[in-house]
Amino acid sequence: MIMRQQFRVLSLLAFVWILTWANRCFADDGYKLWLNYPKINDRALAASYTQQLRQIYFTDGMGKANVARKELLLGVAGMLQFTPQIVKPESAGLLVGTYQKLPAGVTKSLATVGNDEGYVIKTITANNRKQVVIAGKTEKGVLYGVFNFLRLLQTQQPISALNINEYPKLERRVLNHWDNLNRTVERGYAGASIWNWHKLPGYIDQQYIDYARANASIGINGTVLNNVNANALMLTPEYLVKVKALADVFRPYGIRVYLSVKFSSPIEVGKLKTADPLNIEVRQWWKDKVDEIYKYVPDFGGFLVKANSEGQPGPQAYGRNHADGANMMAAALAPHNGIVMWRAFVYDSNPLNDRAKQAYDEFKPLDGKFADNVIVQVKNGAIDFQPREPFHPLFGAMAKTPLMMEFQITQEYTGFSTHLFYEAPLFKEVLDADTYAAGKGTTVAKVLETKPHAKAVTGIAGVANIGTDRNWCGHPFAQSNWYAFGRMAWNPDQSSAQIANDWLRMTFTNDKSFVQPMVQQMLASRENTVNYMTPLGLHHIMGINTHYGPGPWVDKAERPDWTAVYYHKADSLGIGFDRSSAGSKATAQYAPQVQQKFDNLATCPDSNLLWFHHLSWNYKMRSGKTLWFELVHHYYEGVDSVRRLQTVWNGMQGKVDREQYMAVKQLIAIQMEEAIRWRDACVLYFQTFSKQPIPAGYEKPLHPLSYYRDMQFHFAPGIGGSI
Ligand code: GCV
Repeated sequence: MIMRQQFRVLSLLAFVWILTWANRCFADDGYKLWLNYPKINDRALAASYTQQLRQIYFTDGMGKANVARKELLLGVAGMLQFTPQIVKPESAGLLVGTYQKLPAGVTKSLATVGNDEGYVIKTITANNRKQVVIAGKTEKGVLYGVFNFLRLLQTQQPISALNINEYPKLERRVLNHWDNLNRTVERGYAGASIWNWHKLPGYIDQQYIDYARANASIGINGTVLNNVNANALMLTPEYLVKVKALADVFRPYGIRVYLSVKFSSPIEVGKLKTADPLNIEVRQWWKDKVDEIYKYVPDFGGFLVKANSEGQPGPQAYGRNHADGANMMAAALAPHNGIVMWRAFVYDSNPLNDRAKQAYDEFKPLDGKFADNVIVQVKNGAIDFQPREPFHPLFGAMAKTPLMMEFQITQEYTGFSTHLFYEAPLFKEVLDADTYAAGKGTTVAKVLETKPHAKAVTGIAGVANIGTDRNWCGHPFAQSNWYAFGRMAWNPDQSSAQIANDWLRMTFTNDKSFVQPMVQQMLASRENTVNYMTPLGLHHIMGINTHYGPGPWVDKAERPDWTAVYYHKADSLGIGFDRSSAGSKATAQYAPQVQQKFDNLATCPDSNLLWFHHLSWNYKMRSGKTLWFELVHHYYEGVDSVRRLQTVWNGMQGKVDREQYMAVKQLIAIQMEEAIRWRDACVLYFQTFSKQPIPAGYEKPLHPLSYYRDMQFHFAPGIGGSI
């Protein structure tokens, strides 16, 4: 009897162990990103998709090695669990291929296919049945069309009456990796660099291929492999052969490789005495170097350059300007159709009264002076990727120069990889901002899309948040930022909600009771972080160097504009940076309509208030509260909103994969702790100036100010350098 009982207990334990083990084995570790094609369990839907996709026709040139074909079959195998038959066009439910190669009867029913990257997905009636056609103008268009079609299946959309005609609004949609050759990643929070330079070119990691698939799925068509704080070694044959290996992997996915280059490379690897852009030897050196690069990578995209900024060398050392520097490289690249992306994030000299004005001051006079194949890459705001910044004034000021947006996907200032911060609303706010440059409605997106001259290229860049962490981005929700960047780069008019909705469905589940509340949480997450970090237009009050945690007290640094006090200017009278016409006059860098809006307290939005104005602690806000009370209120609201997020997420247990659920749960707990730290540290610090109490009803800070000031965070991730 006892033996039998023992046997039962042991069997039960073994059963539990097997279940746990199975759960672990099949758990989702996030590696597959939004391309995890799980089985569609809705039987009716799966049956209707199956009927349509049982037989597929691929045009000539889409043989077994074709990546669009492979992806389509992979998706169908995962979601519908069968391998389609490859048939003639008449018998197919789905026809896939380049427009020109499809049968004439089919193309007749399609609208014209946009540009070289465009595609059509259409349900037509032909051959006595409904046929779905995915047609691209080029193979690249077909690939994008296939990924869009898979998205329809992943998000469980009907395919019986499709009429999609898509093409990208911007030409160069590029990731910028701030990856160093020693595999550290400047401002990276997801492990080491995915480029294993040591093993390249011999070893092609599967991650490179999956990286290309993921990028192609969202329309990203370029990658800058290395940090803008560049190492000149990148241009030596030792590394170029490795760059070639990566370019060869990415090419079938429509992705071109670009490199960040160091301005002083002619000296460092070319052994010249100077890097003066007007020097003949220097110009020849760049020309030869570029010719050499194209021997390795015939479709090389071009250079990204950080010059005369944060200690990086540049043309100003030789009394030349940014156009001189950019045009020299442009001349070398032009014969190969390469481009120069010259960054406007510059502040090398003394910031004088306001660092926010410096890029405009240096670039505005150069408008129209850049070569045809130069595009100036401008950060979304004039300081540095803060949780909120007004749009960069250069977007309304360079009518004759193509401008490229630079967003930061990696969360340097928005919670590293521990805070759930969905960036699409930030992107959207900037893209939709009206510059008034050519009259009302000249949004930043329009500026990016407009070509100032016939040979201009258009583009957008995002600083990548990718590393060797198994889930690529550190936080499962940080993947949504990579995803949203790509989707918005393709079409800046898309809504943040639609993108969040698609991403959640593709990544986790189509269960509405999960998707709807989580779309809301994602949309709110940006404002939540603004509230507990930098409400009402505050900015740059984070920890020194690491940029981790609050640091409003930072008052000593190598340069005044690396401190926090330079920006918040809190004193016994009030707080905020007066950039109005009565202050630093930064508002004068905008069009008059925008200048007036920001200058005038009656029209300046609360969200930008302390960016543009220094106001007394008792200033009466629109809400009727004093500025002090309003500031405190925002900090507390920020923390409360993380509590709401926590409650919503806790309710998602069982709706999504357990491993993913637990990862997010733990990260939200960290975010909670850090949000409270930000709130308490900032409120206590600013209270030393306002001398006013924290209003009744708000919980008391957990510790005195000194506790927060004394906290040390050794080895916080993300510190880089040009290694
Ligand atoms: C790559 C900020 C970051 C730096 C970064 C720089 C830039 O200052 O803190 O790490 O350097 O921006 O965009 O060049």
